[in-house]
Amino acid sequence: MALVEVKVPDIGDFDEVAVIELLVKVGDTVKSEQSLITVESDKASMEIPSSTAGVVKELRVALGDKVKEGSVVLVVEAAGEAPAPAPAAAPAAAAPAPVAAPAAAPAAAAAPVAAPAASGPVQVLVPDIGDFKDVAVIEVFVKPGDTIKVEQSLITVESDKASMEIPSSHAGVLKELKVKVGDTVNIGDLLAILEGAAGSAAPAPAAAAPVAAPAAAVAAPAAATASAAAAPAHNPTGTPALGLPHASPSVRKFARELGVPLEEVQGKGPKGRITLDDVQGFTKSVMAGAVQTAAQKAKAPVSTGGGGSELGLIPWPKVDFAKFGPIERKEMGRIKKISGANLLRNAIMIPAVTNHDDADITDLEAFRVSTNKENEKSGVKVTMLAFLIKASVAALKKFPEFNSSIDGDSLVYKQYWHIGFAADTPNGLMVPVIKDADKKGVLQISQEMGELAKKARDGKLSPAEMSGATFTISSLGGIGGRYFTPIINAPEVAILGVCKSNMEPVWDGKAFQPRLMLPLSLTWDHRVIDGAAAARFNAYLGQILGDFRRVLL
Ligand code: CAO
Repeated sequence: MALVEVKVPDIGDFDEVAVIELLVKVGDTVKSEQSLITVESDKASMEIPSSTAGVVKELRVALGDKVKEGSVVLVVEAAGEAPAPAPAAAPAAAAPAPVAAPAAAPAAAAAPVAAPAASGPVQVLVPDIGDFKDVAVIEVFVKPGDTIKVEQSLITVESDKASMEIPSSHAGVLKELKVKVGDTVNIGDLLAILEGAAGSAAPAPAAAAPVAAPAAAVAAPAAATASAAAAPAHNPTGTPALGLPHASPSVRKFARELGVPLEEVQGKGPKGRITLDDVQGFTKSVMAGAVQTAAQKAKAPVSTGGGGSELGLIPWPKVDFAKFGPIERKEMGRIKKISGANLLRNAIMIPAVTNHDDADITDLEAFRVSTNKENEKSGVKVTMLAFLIKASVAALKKFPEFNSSIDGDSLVYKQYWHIGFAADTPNGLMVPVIKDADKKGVLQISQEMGELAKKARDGKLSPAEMSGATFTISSLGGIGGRYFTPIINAPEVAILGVCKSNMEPVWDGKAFQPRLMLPLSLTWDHRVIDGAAAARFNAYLGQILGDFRRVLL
Protein backbone atom coordinates (compact mmCIF):
# COMPACT_ATOMS: atom_id res chain seq x y z
CA MET A 1 0.00 0.00 0.00
CA ALA A 2 1.38 3.29 -1.04
CA LEU A 3 2.09 6.18 1.24
CA VAL A 4 0.47 9.31 -0.13
CA GLU A 5 1.19 12.85 0.94
CA VAL A 6 -2.01 14.85 1.27
CA LYS A 7 -1.35 18.47 0.46
CA VAL A 8 -3.19 21.71 0.89
CA PRO A 9 -5.03 22.27 -2.35
CA ASP A 10 -5.28 25.47 -4.27
CA ILE A 11 -6.67 27.90 -1.75
CA GLY A 12 -6.63 30.84 -3.98
CA ASP A 13 -4.47 33.81 -3.36
CA PHE A 14 -4.13 32.95 0.28
CA ASP A 15 -0.58 32.82 1.39
CA GLU A 16 -0.19 31.26 4.78
CA VAL A 17 -3.39 30.50 6.64
CA ALA A 18 -3.40 29.30 10.21
CA VAL A 19 -4.35 25.76 11.18
CA ILE A 20 -6.98 26.20 13.89
CA GLU A 21 -8.25 22.67 14.24
CA LEU A 22 -7.01 19.13 13.65
CA LEU A 23 -9.91 16.89 12.75
CA VAL A 24 -8.01 13.60 12.50
CA LYS A 25 -5.14 11.90 14.27
CA VAL A 26 -2.53 9.29 13.47
CA GLY A 27 -4.19 5.88 13.13
CA ASP A 28 -7.52 7.27 11.94
CA THR A 29 -9.03 5.84 8.81
CA VAL A 30 -10.06 8.66 6.54
CA LYS A 31 -12.28 8.67 3.54
CA SER A 32 -11.55 10.51 0.39
CA GLU A 33 -12.79 14.09 0.79
CA GLN A 34 -13.07 13.79 4.54
CA SER A 35 -12.12 17.02 6.25
CA LEU A 36 -8.67 16.82 7.80
CA ILE A 37 -7.93 20.21 9.25
CA THR A 38 -9.58 23.59 9.53
CA VAL A 39 -7.67 26.65 8.47
CA GLU A 40 -8.71 30.21 8.94
CA SER A 41 -8.00 33.56 7.42
CA ASP A 42 -9.51 36.82 8.57
CA LYS A 43 -12.39 36.35 6.17
CA ALA A 44 -13.08 32.68 6.13
CA SER A 45 -12.60 29.40 7.81
CA MET A 46 -12.29 26.34 5.69
CA GLU A 47 -11.80 22.66 6.01
CA ILE A 48 -9.13 20.95 4.00
CA PRO A 49 -10.34 17.63 2.64
CA SER A 50 -8.33 14.52 2.00
CA SER A 51 -7.53 13.66 -1.56
CA THR A 52 -7.07 10.01 -0.64
CA ALA A 53 -8.76 7.34 1.44
CA GLY A 54 -6.61 5.37 3.85
CA VAL A 55 -5.05 5.31 7.27
CA VAL A 56 -3.33 8.40 8.65
CA LYS A 57 0.32 7.51 9.22
CA GLU A 58 1.77 10.90 10.00
CA LEU A 59 0.49 14.37 10.76
CA ARG A 60 2.71 17.02 9.32
CA VAL A 61 0.91 20.04 10.74
CA ALA A 62 0.13 21.21 14.25
CA LEU A 63 -2.27 23.74 15.64
CA GLY A 64 -1.11 27.25 14.90
CA ASP A 65 1.03 26.23 11.92
CA LYS A 66 0.70 28.34 8.84
CA VAL A 67 -0.01 26.46 5.64
CA LYS A 68 -0.44 27.36 2.01
CA GLU A 69 -1.07 25.61 -1.23
CA GLY A 70 1.16 22.57 -1.50
CA SER A 71 1.93 22.25 2.23
CA VAL A 72 1.82 18.59 3.24
CA VAL A 73 -0.95 18.09 5.78
CA LEU A 74 -0.44 14.41 6.48
CA VAL A 75 0.71 11.13 5.09
CA VAL A 76 -1.88 8.49 4.38
CA GLU A 77 -1.38 4.82 3.67
CA ALA A 78 -3.70 4.58 0.73
CA ALA A 79 -6.51 2.11 1.05
CA GLY A 80 -6.14 0.81 -2.43
CA GLU A 81 -8.85 2.97 -3.83
CA ALA A 82 -7.66 5.32 -6.47
CA PRO A 83 -6.84 8.63 -4.94
CA ALA A 84 -9.21 11.39 -5.74
CA PRO A 85 -7.84 13.81 -8.24
CA ALA A 86 -5.37 16.02 -6.48
CA PRO A 87 -7.47 18.83 -5.21
CA ALA A 88 -4.72 21.31 -5.52
CA ALA A 89 -4.55 20.94 -9.21
CA ALA A 90 -7.98 19.91 -10.18
CA PRO A 91 -10.37 22.44 -8.84
CA ALA A 92 -8.70 25.41 -10.31
CA ALA A 93 -9.27 23.94 -13.66
CA ALA A 94 -12.52 22.17 -12.96
CA ALA A 95 -14.32 24.64 -10.85
CA PRO A 96 -15.40 27.87 -12.36
CA ALA A 97 -13.29 30.08 -10.17
CA PRO A 98 -12.69 28.44 -6.91
CA VAL A 99 -9.61 30.20 -5.81
CA ALA A 100 -9.75 33.90 -6.28
CA ALA A 101 -9.09 35.55 -2.98
CA PRO A 102 -11.69 37.73 -1.38
CA ALA A 103 -11.40 41.18 -0.15
CA ALA A 104 -7.80 41.02 0.73
CA ALA A 105 -6.75 39.70 -2.60
CA PRO A 106 -5.58 42.09 -5.19
CA ALA A 107 -6.92 41.89 -8.68
CA ALA A 108 -6.65 38.39 -9.86
CA ALA A 109 -6.07 37.44 -13.38
CA ALA A 110 -9.29 35.57 -13.27
CA ALA A 111 -11.20 38.65 -12.28
CA PRO A 112 -11.38 40.42 -15.54
CA VAL A 113 -13.66 43.30 -14.77
CA ALA A 114 -12.62 45.69 -12.12
CA ALA A 115 -15.47 48.11 -11.80
CA PRO A 116 -14.58 51.68 -11.13
CA ALA A 117 -15.80 53.67 -8.19
CA ALA A 118 -19.49 54.13 -8.05
CA SER A 119 -20.78 57.58 -8.53
CA GLY A 120 -24.25 56.44 -9.47
CA PRO A 121 -25.93 53.30 -8.19
CA VAL A 122 -23.75 50.24 -8.31
CA GLN A 123 -24.84 46.68 -7.88
CA VAL A 124 -22.86 44.39 -5.63
CA LEU A 125 -23.28 40.78 -6.63
CA VAL A 126 -22.43 37.51 -4.95
CA PRO A 127 -19.01 36.65 -6.27
CA ASP A 128 -17.88 33.31 -7.48
CA ILE A 129 -18.16 31.07 -4.49
CA GLY A 130 -17.07 27.93 -6.19
CA ASP A 131 -19.42 25.09 -6.76
CA PHE A 132 -21.61 26.04 -3.89
CA LYS A 133 -25.30 26.37 -4.51
CA ASP A 134 -27.92 27.94 -2.30
CA VAL A 135 -25.55 28.99 0.44
CA ALA A 136 -27.32 30.33 3.50
CA VAL A 137 -26.92 33.91 4.62
CA ILE A 138 -26.25 33.63 8.31
CA GLU A 139 -25.17 37.10 9.22
CA VAL A 140 -25.64 40.60 7.83
CA PHE A 141 -23.10 43.20 8.91
CA VAL A 142 -24.49 46.33 7.27
CA LYS A 143 -27.71 48.29 6.95
CA PRO A 144 -29.04 50.91 4.55
CA GLY A 145 -27.38 54.24 5.13
CA ASP A 146 -24.05 52.73 6.14
CA THR A 147 -20.99 53.98 4.36
CA ILE A 148 -19.27 50.96 2.94
CA LYS A 149 -15.61 50.64 2.16
CA VAL A 150 -14.24 48.53 -0.60
CA GLU A 151 -13.71 45.00 0.66
CA GLN A 152 -15.76 45.57 3.75
CA SER A 153 -17.61 42.41 4.70
CA LEU A 154 -21.32 42.69 3.96
CA ILE A 155 -22.67 39.29 4.90
CA THR A 156 -21.55 35.88 6.05
CA VAL A 157 -22.65 32.78 4.23
CA GLU A 158 -22.12 29.29 5.44
CA SER A 159 -21.96 25.82 4.00
CA ASP A 160 -21.17 22.65 5.88
CA LYS A 161 -17.50 23.01 5.08
CA ALA A 162 -16.89 26.68 5.34
CA SER A 163 -18.18 29.98 6.46
CA MET A 164 -17.21 33.00 4.47
CA GLU A 165 -17.68 36.69 4.56
CA ILE A 166 -18.69 38.28 1.33
CA PRO A 167 -16.94 41.60 0.81
CA SER A 168 -18.18 44.60 -1.09
CA SER A 169 -16.70 45.12 -4.48
CA HIS A 170 -17.22 48.89 -4.24
CA ALA A 171 -17.22 51.76 -1.81
CA GLY A 172 -20.32 53.85 -1.35
CA VAL A 173 -23.41 54.42 0.72
CA LEU A 174 -25.63 51.38 1.07
CA LYS A 175 -28.95 52.24 -0.51
CA GLU A 176 -30.56 48.87 -0.57
CA LEU A 177 -29.72 45.50 0.88
CA LYS A 178 -31.21 42.73 -1.17
CA VAL A 179 -30.64 39.81 1.18
CA LYS A 180 -31.51 39.00 4.74
CA VAL A 181 -30.53 36.33 7.23
CA GLY A 182 -31.99 33.01 6.22
CA ASP A 183 -31.93 33.72 2.47
CA THR A 184 -29.90 31.46 0.29
CA VAL A 185 -27.68 32.93 -2.37
CA ASN A 186 -25.81 31.84 -5.45
CA ILE A 187 -23.13 33.31 -7.62
CA GLY A 188 -24.31 36.45 -9.36
CA ASP A 189 -27.21 37.17 -7.00
CA LEU A 190 -27.74 40.82 -6.26
CA LEU A 191 -26.58 41.58 -2.75
CA ALA A 192 -26.74 45.32 -2.42
CA ILE A 193 -27.01 48.61 -4.22
CA LEU A 194 -24.47 51.27 -3.35
CA GLU A 195 -24.58 54.91 -4.28
CA GLY A 196 -22.44 58.00 -4.18
CA ALA A 197 -19.15 56.27 -3.85
CA ALA A 198 -16.38 58.78 -3.85
CA GLY A 199 -13.43 56.49 -3.62
CA SER A 200 -11.92 54.33 -6.21
CA ALA A 201 -13.09 50.90 -6.97
CA ALA A 202 -11.87 47.82 -5.36
CA PRO A 203 -8.64 46.86 -6.88
CA ALA A 204 -9.92 43.45 -7.79
CA PRO A 205 -13.41 42.48 -7.02
CA ALA A 206 -16.21 44.04 -8.84
CA ALA A 207 -19.77 43.10 -9.20
CA ALA A 208 -19.11 41.62 -12.55
CA ALA A 209 -15.85 40.07 -11.56
CA PRO A 210 -16.79 38.42 -8.41
CA VAL A 211 -14.44 37.65 -5.69
CA ALA A 212 -14.34 34.03 -4.90
CA ALA A 213 -14.63 33.60 -1.21
CA PRO A 214 -11.67 31.71 0.09
CA ALA A 215 -13.71 29.28 2.05
CA ALA A 216 -15.53 28.29 -1.03
CA ALA A 217 -12.30 28.13 -2.82
CA VAL A 218 -10.84 25.73 -0.35
CA ALA A 219 -13.95 23.77 0.23
CA ALA A 220 -14.37 23.52 -3.46
CA PRO A 221 -11.86 20.78 -4.07
CA ALA A 222 -14.03 18.30 -2.36
CA ALA A 223 -16.97 19.27 -4.41
CA ALA A 224 -15.15 20.00 -7.54
CA THR A 225 -12.85 17.10 -7.74
CA ALA A 226 -14.61 14.02 -6.61
CA SER A 227 -18.30 14.30 -6.59
CA ALA A 228 -20.76 17.06 -6.86
CA ALA A 229 -22.67 15.71 -3.90
CA ALA A 230 -19.69 15.80 -1.65
CA ALA A 231 -20.17 19.21 -0.19
CA PRO A 232 -23.74 20.24 0.25
CA ALA A 233 -23.76 23.97 0.31
CA HIS A 234 -26.27 24.47 3.02
CA ASN A 235 -26.00 23.26 6.57
CA PRO A 236 -29.68 22.99 7.33
CA THR A 237 -29.24 22.14 10.98
CA GLY A 238 -27.36 25.29 11.61
CA THR A 239 -25.06 23.40 13.89
CA PRO A 240 -21.41 24.15 13.64
CA ALA A 241 -19.51 21.67 11.57
CA LEU A 242 -17.52 19.22 13.64
CA GLY A 243 -18.10 20.98 16.91
CA LEU A 244 -16.68 24.34 15.95
CA PRO A 245 -18.40 27.19 17.71
CA HIS A 246 -21.07 28.52 15.46
CA ALA A 247 -19.46 31.81 14.54
CA SER A 248 -18.07 33.58 11.54
CA PRO A 249 -14.32 33.63 10.95
CA SER A 250 -14.02 37.27 11.90
CA VAL A 251 -15.88 36.66 15.16
CA ARG A 252 -13.66 33.71 15.87
CA LYS A 253 -10.59 35.79 15.17
CA PHE A 254 -11.91 38.60 17.38
CA ALA A 255 -12.58 36.11 20.18
CA ARG A 256 -9.12 34.63 19.85
CA GLU A 257 -7.50 38.06 20.02
CA LEU A 258 -9.35 38.77 23.25
CA GLY A 259 -8.74 35.29 24.62
CA VAL A 260 -12.46 34.63 24.79
CA PRO A 261 -13.30 30.91 24.94
CA LEU A 262 -15.85 30.89 22.16
CA GLU A 263 -17.31 27.57 23.25
CA GLU A 264 -18.42 29.27 26.46
CA VAL A 265 -20.18 32.15 24.70
CA GLN A 266 -23.86 31.73 24.23
CA GLY A 267 -24.79 32.68 20.69
CA LYS A 268 -27.83 34.89 20.38
CA GLY A 269 -27.71 35.05 16.62
CA PRO A 270 -29.86 32.96 14.32
CA LYS A 271 -29.72 29.30 15.25
CA GLY A 272 -27.53 30.11 18.21
CA ARG A 273 -24.81 31.69 16.13
CA ILE A 274 -22.25 33.66 18.11
CA THR A 275 -22.07 37.23 16.93
CA LEU A 276 -19.59 40.02 17.57
CA ASP A 277 -22.06 41.46 20.08
CA ASP A 278 -22.16 38.14 21.93
CA VAL A 279 -18.38 38.09 22.27
CA GLN A 280 -18.34 41.70 23.42
CA GLY A 281 -21.15 41.04 25.89
CA PHE A 282 -19.37 37.99 27.26
CA THR A 283 -16.15 39.95 27.67
CA LYS A 284 -17.96 42.73 29.53
CA SER A 285 -19.61 40.22 31.86
CA VAL A 286 -16.28 38.60 32.65
CA MET A 287 -14.66 41.99 33.27
CA ALA A 288 -17.53 43.00 35.52
CA GLY A 289 -17.12 39.77 37.46
CA ALA A 290 -20.62 38.59 36.64
CA VAL A 291 -19.34 35.59 34.70
CA GLN A 292 -16.33 33.35 35.21
CA THR A 293 -14.72 31.44 32.42
CA ALA A 294 -14.04 27.74 32.97
CA ALA A 295 -10.34 28.56 33.22
CA GLN A 296 -11.00 31.14 35.93
CA LYS A 297 -13.15 28.71 37.85
CA ALA A 298 -10.42 26.10 37.66
CA LYS A 299 -8.00 28.61 39.18
CA ALA A 300 -10.34 29.59 42.01
CA PRO A 301 -8.36 29.99 45.23
CA VAL A 302 -9.85 27.04 47.04
CA SER A 303 -11.22 24.07 45.22
CA THR A 304 -14.79 23.19 45.95
CA GLY A 305 -13.84 19.58 45.55
CA GLY A 306 -16.12 19.09 42.61
CA GLY A 307 -19.60 20.28 42.12
CA GLY A 308 -18.94 23.82 43.25
CA SER A 309 -17.68 25.00 39.91
CA GLU A 310 -21.21 24.96 38.53
CA LEU A 311 -22.33 27.51 41.10
CA GLY A 312 -21.36 30.41 38.91
CA LEU A 313 -19.91 32.34 41.85
CA ILE A 314 -18.33 35.66 41.14
CA PRO A 315 -14.54 35.72 41.25
CA TRP A 316 -12.67 36.13 44.52
CA PRO A 317 -11.94 39.82 45.17
CA LYS A 318 -8.44 40.73 44.11
CA VAL A 319 -7.07 43.45 46.34
CA ASP A 320 -3.65 44.99 46.32
CA PHE A 321 -3.34 44.97 50.12
CA ALA A 322 0.08 46.62 49.99
CA LYS A 323 -1.67 49.74 48.76
CA PHE A 324 -3.24 50.16 52.17
CA GLY A 325 -0.32 49.28 54.43
CA PRO A 326 2.62 46.95 55.02
CA ILE A 327 1.94 43.25 54.50
CA GLU A 328 3.65 39.89 54.89
CA ARG A 329 2.73 36.99 52.63
CA LYS A 330 2.87 33.39 53.93
CA GLU A 331 1.91 30.27 52.05
CA MET A 332 -0.98 28.42 53.73
CA GLY A 333 0.01 25.11 55.31
CA ARG A 334 -0.99 21.79 53.80
CA ILE A 335 -3.57 21.00 56.47
CA LYS A 336 -5.17 24.42 56.20
CA LYS A 337 -5.45 23.99 52.44
CA ILE A 338 -7.01 20.55 52.74
CA SER A 339 -9.39 21.45 55.55
CA GLY A 340 -10.22 24.74 53.79
CA ALA A 341 -11.34 22.94 50.66
CA ASN A 342 -13.44 20.53 52.71
CA LEU A 343 -15.00 23.26 54.81
CA LEU A 344 -15.87 25.28 51.73
CA ARG A 345 -17.54 22.31 50.07
CA ASN A 346 -19.46 21.47 53.23
CA ALA A 347 -20.53 25.06 53.82
CA ILE A 348 -21.75 25.45 50.26
CA MET A 349 -23.29 22.08 49.61
CA ILE A 350 -25.12 21.41 52.86
CA PRO A 351 -28.32 23.29 53.64
CA ALA A 352 -27.24 23.71 57.23
CA VAL A 353 -29.20 25.19 60.13
CA THR A 354 -27.93 25.82 63.65
CA ASN A 355 -30.02 25.52 66.84
CA HIS A 356 -28.69 27.12 70.00
CA ASP A 357 -29.58 25.90 73.46
CA ASP A 358 -28.19 25.76 76.99
CA ALA A 359 -27.56 22.77 79.21
CA ASP A 360 -27.39 23.00 82.96
CA ILE A 361 -24.10 21.28 83.84
CA THR A 362 -23.87 22.47 87.43
CA ASP A 363 -24.07 19.00 88.92
CA LEU A 364 -22.05 17.38 86.13
CA GLU A 365 -19.21 19.84 86.56
CA ALA A 366 -19.25 19.25 90.32
CA PHE A 367 -19.09 15.50 89.67
CA ARG A 368 -16.26 15.97 87.14
CA VAL A 369 -14.23 18.07 89.56
CA SER A 370 -14.70 15.60 92.42
CA THR A 371 -13.89 12.64 90.17
CA ASN A 372 -10.72 14.31 89.08
CA LYS A 373 -9.79 14.95 92.68
CA GLU A 374 -10.35 11.30 93.49
CA ASN A 375 -8.38 10.18 90.45
CA GLU A 376 -5.63 12.69 90.81
CA LYS A 377 -3.04 9.97 91.12
CA SER A 378 -4.23 8.04 88.06
CA GLY A 379 -2.92 10.72 85.76
CA VAL A 380 -6.12 10.71 83.71
CA LYS A 381 -8.09 13.94 83.76
CA VAL A 382 -11.80 13.56 83.13
CA THR A 383 -12.83 16.30 80.70
CA MET A 384 -16.17 17.92 80.02
CA LEU A 385 -15.73 16.96 76.40
CA ALA A 386 -15.62 13.27 77.34
CA PHE A 387 -18.99 13.67 79.08
CA LEU A 388 -20.29 15.48 76.01
CA ILE A 389 -19.18 12.60 73.79
CA LYS A 390 -20.94 10.09 75.98
CA ALA A 391 -24.08 12.24 76.17
CA SER A 392 -24.05 12.74 72.40
CA VAL A 393 -23.93 8.99 71.83
CA ALA A 394 -27.08 8.63 73.96
CA ALA A 395 -28.81 11.37 71.92
CA LEU A 396 -27.64 9.85 68.63
CA LYS A 397 -29.09 6.51 69.67
CA LYS A 398 -32.40 8.17 70.46
CA PHE A 399 -32.38 10.18 67.20
CA PRO A 400 -30.69 7.83 64.71
CA GLU A 401 -30.96 10.19 61.71
CA PHE A 402 -28.29 12.36 63.37
CA ASN A 403 -25.95 9.38 63.03
CA SER A 404 -26.76 8.83 59.35
CA SER A 405 -25.29 9.93 56.02
CA ILE A 406 -26.79 10.72 52.65
CA ASP A 407 -25.81 8.30 49.90
CA GLY A 408 -27.56 9.20 46.66
CA ASP A 409 -31.25 8.83 47.32
CA SER A 410 -30.68 6.73 50.44
CA LEU A 411 -29.91 7.46 54.05
CA VAL A 412 -27.31 5.21 55.60
CA TYR A 413 -28.00 4.66 59.31
CA LYS A 414 -24.79 3.65 61.01
CA GLN A 415 -24.91 1.04 63.75
CA TYR A 416 -21.71 2.32 65.28
CA TRP A 417 -20.97 5.54 67.14
CA HIS A 418 -17.59 7.02 66.31
CA ILE A 419 -17.31 10.58 67.57
CA GLY A 420 -14.88 13.08 66.07
CA PHE A 421 -13.66 16.05 68.07
CA ALA A 422 -12.12 19.20 66.61
CA ALA A 423 -8.59 19.77 67.83
CA ASP A 424 -6.80 23.04 67.43
CA THR A 425 -3.18 22.40 66.38
CA PRO A 426 -0.32 24.67 65.32
CA ASN A 427 -0.82 23.33 61.79
CA GLY A 428 -4.55 23.92 61.71
CA LEU A 429 -7.76 22.19 62.57
CA MET A 430 -7.75 18.38 62.84
CA VAL A 431 -10.52 15.99 63.79
CA PRO A 432 -9.37 12.81 65.56
CA VAL A 433 -12.04 10.19 66.14
CA ILE A 434 -12.99 8.28 69.28
CA LYS A 435 -14.08 4.94 67.85
CA ASP A 436 -16.96 3.00 69.42
CA ALA A 437 -17.60 5.71 71.99
CA ASP A 438 -20.79 3.87 72.99
CA LYS A 439 -18.67 1.02 74.35
CA LYS A 440 -16.25 3.18 76.29
CA GLY A 441 -16.50 4.84 79.67
CA VAL A 442 -15.85 8.52 80.32
CA LEU A 443 -12.45 7.77 81.83
CA GLN A 444 -11.32 5.78 78.81
CA ILE A 445 -12.67 8.42 76.44
CA SER A 446 -10.84 11.15 78.35
CA GLN A 447 -7.61 9.20 78.19
CA GLU A 448 -7.93 8.48 74.46
CA MET A 449 -8.87 12.08 73.76
CA GLY A 450 -5.74 13.28 75.54
CA GLU A 451 -3.57 10.94 73.49
CA LEU A 452 -5.24 11.78 70.19
CA ALA A 453 -5.13 15.53 70.89
CA LYS A 454 -1.40 15.28 71.61
CA LYS A 455 -0.81 13.30 68.43
CA ALA A 456 -2.78 15.93 66.54
CA ARG A 457 -0.67 18.74 67.95
CA ASP A 458 2.51 16.79 67.13
CA GLY A 459 1.30 16.13 63.59
CA LYS A 460 1.37 12.38 64.22
CA LEU A 461 -2.24 11.39 63.65
CA SER A 462 -2.68 8.54 61.21
CA PRO A 463 -5.41 8.74 58.57
CA ALA A 464 -7.20 5.87 60.34
CA GLU A 465 -7.34 7.95 63.52
CA MET A 466 -9.12 10.72 61.63
CA SER A 467 -11.63 8.67 59.71
CA GLY A 468 -14.95 6.97 60.26
CA ALA A 469 -16.65 9.61 62.42
CA THR A 470 -20.44 9.54 62.52
CA PHE A 471 -20.85 12.79 64.47
CA THR A 472 -18.45 15.54 65.51
CA ILE A 473 -18.13 17.82 68.52
CA SER A 474 -16.27 21.09 68.32
CA SER A 475 -15.54 22.45 71.78
CA LEU A 476 -14.36 25.98 72.38
CA GLY A 477 -15.19 25.60 76.06
CA GLY A 478 -11.62 25.91 77.21
CA ILE A 479 -11.22 29.13 75.23
CA GLY A 480 -14.41 31.15 75.50
CA GLY A 481 -17.25 32.47 73.44
CA ARG A 482 -20.97 32.11 73.70
CA TYR A 483 -22.44 30.37 70.65
CA PHE A 484 -21.17 29.71 67.15
CA THR A 485 -22.24 27.92 63.99
CA PRO A 486 -19.95 24.95 63.35
CA ILE A 487 -19.71 23.57 59.83
CA ILE A 488 -20.85 19.98 59.34
CA ASN A 489 -18.07 17.52 58.62
CA ALA A 490 -19.49 15.77 55.53
CA PRO A 491 -20.70 13.10 55.04
CA GLU A 492 -21.91 13.45 58.61
CA VAL A 493 -25.22 15.26 58.96
CA ALA A 494 -24.77 17.12 62.24
CA ILE A 495 -22.15 18.69 64.46
CA LEU A 496 -22.30 19.94 68.03
CA GLY A 497 -20.54 23.18 68.92
CA VAL A 498 -19.86 23.85 72.61
CA CYS A 499 -18.74 27.11 74.18
CA LYS A 500 -17.64 28.19 77.61
CA SER A 501 -20.02 27.49 80.46
CA ASN A 502 -21.12 30.42 82.63
CA MET A 503 -22.76 30.82 85.98
CA GLU A 504 -26.17 32.29 85.26
CA PRO A 505 -29.31 33.08 87.22
CA VAL A 506 -31.85 30.46 86.23
CA TRP A 507 -35.51 30.71 87.32
CA ASP A 508 -36.60 27.49 89.02
CA GLY A 509 -40.26 28.51 89.33
CA LYS A 510 -39.81 30.19 92.66
CA ALA A 511 -36.51 31.96 92.54
CA PHE A 512 -33.42 32.58 90.47
CA GLN A 513 -30.75 30.00 91.15
CA PRO A 514 -27.09 30.27 90.22
CA ARG A 515 -26.54 27.51 87.66
CA LEU A 516 -23.61 26.62 85.42
CA MET A 517 -25.00 26.81 81.91
CA LEU A 518 -23.27 25.30 78.90
CA PRO A 519 -24.03 26.93 75.50
CA LEU A 520 -24.75 24.33 72.83
CA SER A 521 -24.89 24.99 69.08
CA LEU A 522 -26.14 22.12 66.97
CA THR A 523 -25.72 22.47 63.21
CA TRP A 524 -27.70 19.98 61.15
CA ASP A 525 -28.32 19.08 57.55
CA HIS A 526 -31.84 20.11 56.68
CA ARG A 527 -32.05 17.49 53.95
CA VAL A 528 -31.99 14.83 56.66
CA ILE A 529 -33.12 16.51 59.83
CA ASP A 530 -35.86 19.01 60.53
CA GLY A 531 -36.00 21.80 63.05
CA ALA A 532 -38.24 19.98 65.51
CA ALA A 533 -35.90 16.98 65.63
CA ALA A 534 -32.96 19.29 66.17
CA ALA A 535 -34.74 21.05 69.03
CA ARG A 536 -35.59 17.67 70.57
CA PHE A 537 -32.01 16.47 70.16
CA ASN A 538 -30.68 19.55 71.98
CA ALA A 539 -33.32 19.28 74.67
CA TYR A 540 -32.51 15.61 75.23
CA LEU A 541 -28.81 16.35 75.31
CA GLY A 542 -29.52 19.06 77.86
CA GLN A 543 -31.48 16.60 80.01
CA ILE A 544 -28.65 14.09 79.97
CA LEU A 545 -26.05 16.69 80.79
CA GLY A 546 -28.36 17.97 83.52
CA ASP A 547 -28.66 14.52 85.03
CA PHE A 548 -26.10 12.11 83.68
CA ARG A 549 -27.86 9.10 85.19
CA ARG A 550 -30.16 9.27 82.16
CA VAL A 551 -27.33 7.84 80.06
CA LEU A 552 -28.05 4.56 81.77
CA LEU A 553 -31.71 4.53 80.75
N1 CAO B 1 -16.80 25.60 79.69
C1 CAO B 1 -15.90 26.10 80.58
N2 CAO B 1 -14.67 25.64 80.71
C2 CAO B 1 -14.33 24.58 79.97
C3 CAO B 1 -15.19 23.98 79.06
C4 CAO B 1 -16.48 24.53 78.95
N3 CAO B 1 -17.37 24.07 78.09
N4 CAO B 1 -14.59 22.96 78.47
C5 CAO B 1 -13.35 22.91 78.98
N5 CAO B 1 -13.19 23.89 79.87
C6 CAO B 1 -11.99 24.20 80.61
C7 CAO B 1 -11.57 22.99 81.41
O1 CAO B 1 -12.20 22.95 82.67
C8 CAO B 1 -10.10 23.22 81.52
O2 CAO B 1 -9.85 24.14 82.53
P1 CAO B 1 -8.70 23.84 83.62
O3 CAO B 1 -7.45 23.84 82.82
O4 CAO B 1 -8.86 24.93 84.56
O5 CAO B 1 -9.02 22.50 84.15
C9 CAO B 1 -9.75 23.90 80.20
O6 CAO B 1 -10.96 24.47 79.72
C10 CAO B 1 -9.18 22.93 79.18
O7 CAO B 1 -10.10 21.92 79.05
P2 CAO B 1 -9.73 20.44 78.72
O8 CAO B 1 -8.37 20.08 79.16
O9 CAO B 1 -10.85 19.63 79.18
O10 CAO B 1 -9.67 20.46 77.20
P3 CAO B 1 -10.92 20.40 76.29
O11 CAO B 1 -11.50 19.05 76.36
O12 CAO B 1 -11.81 21.53 76.50
O13 CAO B 1 -10.28 20.58 74.85
C11 CAO B 1 -9.39 19.98 72.80
C12 CAO B 1 -9.48 19.58 74.24
C13 CAO B 1 -8.42 19.10 72.07
C14 CAO B 1 -10.75 19.88 72.17
C15 CAO B 1 -8.91 21.43 72.76
O14 CAO B 1 -7.58 21.48 73.14
C16 CAO B 1 -9.09 22.11 71.49
O15 CAO B 1 -8.31 21.94 70.55
N6 CAO B 1 -10.14 22.95 71.39
C17 CAO B 1 -10.39 23.74 70.22
C18 CAO B 1 -11.33 23.03 69.30
C19 CAO B 1 -11.61 23.92 68.14
O16 CAO B 1 -10.75 24.58 67.61
N7 CAO B 1 -12.89 23.98 67.75
C20 CAO B 1 -13.31 24.86 66.76
C21 CAO B 1 -13.43 24.12 65.53
S1 CAO B 1 -14.16 25.12 64.33
O17 CAO B 1 -12.98 26.07 63.95
